[in-house]
Order: sequence, then C-alpha cells, then structure tokens
Amino acid sequence: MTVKRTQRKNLLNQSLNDQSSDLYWYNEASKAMRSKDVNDPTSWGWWAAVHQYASNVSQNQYWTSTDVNGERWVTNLDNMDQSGNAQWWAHCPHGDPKFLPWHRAYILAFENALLQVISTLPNAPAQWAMPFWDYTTSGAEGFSLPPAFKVNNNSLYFLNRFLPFSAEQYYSATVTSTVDENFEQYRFAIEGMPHNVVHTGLRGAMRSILTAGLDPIFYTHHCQIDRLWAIWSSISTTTTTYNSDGYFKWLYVEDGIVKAKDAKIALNDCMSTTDIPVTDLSDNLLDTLSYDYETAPFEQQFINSVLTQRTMKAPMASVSSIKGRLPMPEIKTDALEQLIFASSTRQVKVSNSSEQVALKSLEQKSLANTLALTREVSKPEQIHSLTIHIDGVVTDGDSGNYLVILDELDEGSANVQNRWQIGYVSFFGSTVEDGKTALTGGKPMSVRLAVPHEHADQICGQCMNNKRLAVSLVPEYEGADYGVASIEKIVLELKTQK
Ligand SMILES: [Cu+2]
Repeated sequence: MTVKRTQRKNLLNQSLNDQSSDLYWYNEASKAMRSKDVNDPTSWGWWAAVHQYASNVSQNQYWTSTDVNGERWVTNLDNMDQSGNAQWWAHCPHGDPKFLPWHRAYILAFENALLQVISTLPNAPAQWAMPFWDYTTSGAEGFSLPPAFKVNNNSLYFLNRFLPFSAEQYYSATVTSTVDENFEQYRFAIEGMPHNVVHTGLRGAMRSILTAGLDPIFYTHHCQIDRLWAIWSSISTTTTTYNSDGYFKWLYVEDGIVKAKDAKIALNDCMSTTDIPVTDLSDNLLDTLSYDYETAPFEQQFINSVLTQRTMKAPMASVSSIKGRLPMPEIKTDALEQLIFASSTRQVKVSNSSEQVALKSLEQKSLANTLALTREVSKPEQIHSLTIHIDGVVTDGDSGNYLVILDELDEGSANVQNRWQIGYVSFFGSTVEDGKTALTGGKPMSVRLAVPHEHADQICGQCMNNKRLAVSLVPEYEGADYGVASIEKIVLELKTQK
C-alpha cells in the first residue's frame, strides 16, 4: 500500500501512544530504518550521511551509539560504502544562501523515504507527514524538548542531549523583525537564530554538522525552520531579487530504490511550499509535490502582530529623540547602510571563556554623519536595523552558544558605562575537520545578529558622544568543551530609513 503525504503538524500536540498520530509513526519508522544497512537508502544512517558525516565514523561516539535496546543507530557502519554512496552524502550547505532551499528539499526527500518505510509496516496509516518541533510556543513545555524525546523508552531518545534545554532565551523577535528584509538578510537571521542556537544549545549529536542527522529531533527542527521560512514568505513585504541558484543532488526513493539527479533550485522560485519548481528534473517530480503546515494558534497570533506592525511602518525604532544633539553638516548622500564600528584587532580567538573585543568607530562613515541626514529630510529618519556581523569564522571543534553583549566603555576604556544583552550566536557549520578540510566548502562563515529595536535606539543615542564600544562573547556554559573559533572581524552595521 502507499501512504499518502498529509499536512505537517505540531508534534507537541501528539502522543506516542496514539496510533493515529504522526509522532507514533515517526518513532516506528526510525526504529525500522535503524535496523537497515547503512548502504540502504531507506536506512537511518544513509539519511544522516546525506547531511554530513564524520570522516572517522567507526570511532565517533554518535555514529556508533546505541538505543535503549542496545541496537546501533547505524547498522553495518564498518562497511559504509563511501565509494558507492558518497556522491549523495555530505552535501549540507551552512552559512550560505543555499541553506534554506537545500534543507527544504532534504526534509522533503527524507519525508518521502519515511512514507516509503511506513508503508511497509503492519497497520500502516493511510497518510502521514513529517511533524515539526515548534519551540516558539510560550510556556515551559513549548520551549523545551518535547516529552516523547526526553524519556529513554522509545526510538526518539538520543544520548548526551542537554535536557534542561529551553529555547526561551534564544527565540527573539528575529522572525518579526526581518519581515521587510530581503531573502539573504532573512536567511542570515533565521540560520543564526533559532537554527544555530537550537542546534548547539541542545548539544549532543545536534551540536555538530558531522553528527546532527543522527538525532531524530534534527528533522523535526529543520521542519520547523522550513515552516518559519514558509510563514515569512507568506507575509514578507519584499520582492526578493536574489539571483543566485543552488545546485545539489536531489534525492528521492521510489519502490525502495534511491534515485537522484543533479537538481538546480532557483532561490527566487523557492518561496512557496506548495510549488517548488526545480529545473533539470525531467520527470518533474517536485512539480507534483504539495505540502503545507497546519495553522498553529501561535501562527495566527504571529501573523496578526506582524500585520499590525506593518501598518504602523514598524518594526523600526525612532531616532527622533536624539536629533536635537546632531551637528548640521552638509550631506546630500542618500546612504541607507553604514558600517559604523569595526574591531581593530587582526584576529580574535574565542573558546570557553569570555572574550571582549574593542570596536573602533569608523570615522569616514560615522554615526553622526548618518543620522545627520535626518536634518535634510522632512520626515524623520528612522533606525531600520542595527546588526552585529561576525565575519570570517572558522572553528576547530564543536561550537557552543555565546551570549553577545555590547558595552559602552568610559574614557579610559576600563569601566563599563552601559551594557546591552543582544542575543545568542553559535558557529554551527563552521567546523574544520582534521585541521584542514572545511566541510562547508572551505570558506569561513559569517553570522549576523540583529540588535533588538528597543536597544538600537538607545545604543545609537549613547554612541553619539562616546565612541568606545566593545562586543563581548560570553560562553553559555562556563567551562564546557568549546572548540576554538577564530574570528576575522566584528562589524556594527546601521541601516536607516526615511
Ligand atoms: Cu540544521
């Protein structure tokens, strides 16, 4: 029999004991896939490897890990046929525009494989879909790991997760604050938060791209990321003009056989979940696919709040409060984006202790000049966004989360006069394995963190007179084993809008 794809639902509302729930069959399918040979494209290990895998799998604690019954998650690991399968493996792009479309297609292909596996199980349901993990729901239960994943009596359990995990501190107004931004700005925002920080905040296998695909929570996390992207697409005010295309191997399973083709996904065409046009696929497989998400209560509330903000021309903070202090230079430029501060040190290394990085005011493009534009126009100029860029990041081991703090220092740069907590970052996906091969295509990655609007106004106001700023990266878990991350530059970017 064939199991048909249905609407994707929130796993928080589902019970493992309920045979009509998608979560029940996710557990059953993962159990069945675990017992299959890693070289079988309907096995758990095969799909984990499509994302990424460690070069020394047989020594890796997660690739060799066992479940509650002592059975390996990856069967026949020692005979992992890299020559035959490697062409489909290790393709995940991070810190890259392809991040969103690639993972969308990956989850869709994984969902296909599960539909295939579920159809072979006794009493299989007529329809099924990948459930999503919505950690944005308020309330302790909503922010934490769903109950079914916490207990060691089913196939959804995985070792070394950080069980006090709560997404509450990670989830900010990231999604709402980027509604009117373009695709690439949005990609930066969502990849950092909540994507990266949920990965590294949960720790265990989820902490590294080399092992993340082994943990069953991983696919529900990416289903949620895809859902947030779908929500953003549906309410975004921007017309995306990002023209680069993403190329990757498109995989699907048909009659137990994996089929793959070189696929080209045009980012501009990927903004809808109901129709993903993929060119260069002669059978037009994806054109016939259609999937959607159930409307969660949060979603309606979320959309309402965004729509309200849009009619108010928000989300933007006003700088009218600091206008009176501005000088009156003759500036006719219409500049909207300005790099206003940058780190002056050549390279910064952070690991598991706090690091403070001094920022230098960029005199040529000073904040005063930018804000002076407000005198030239009839309508007050507004701060659209203030963003911290952390560029050129390479890590030599698993990343962890850092709390990012912006400090205003006194004259001698010794004491902190003002302090703002900006949010969390992690450098998930920037790992260099064996000290030489960067698995993200060899290039260092960039992360960006938006300064909450209520802080941005204040920070810009304060910095007018005092230009001594510093960014501190504070490890979320003191003393934990963080790899060393080397950072090329930290930049503060201000975007203003009339
Ligand atoms: Cu991920």
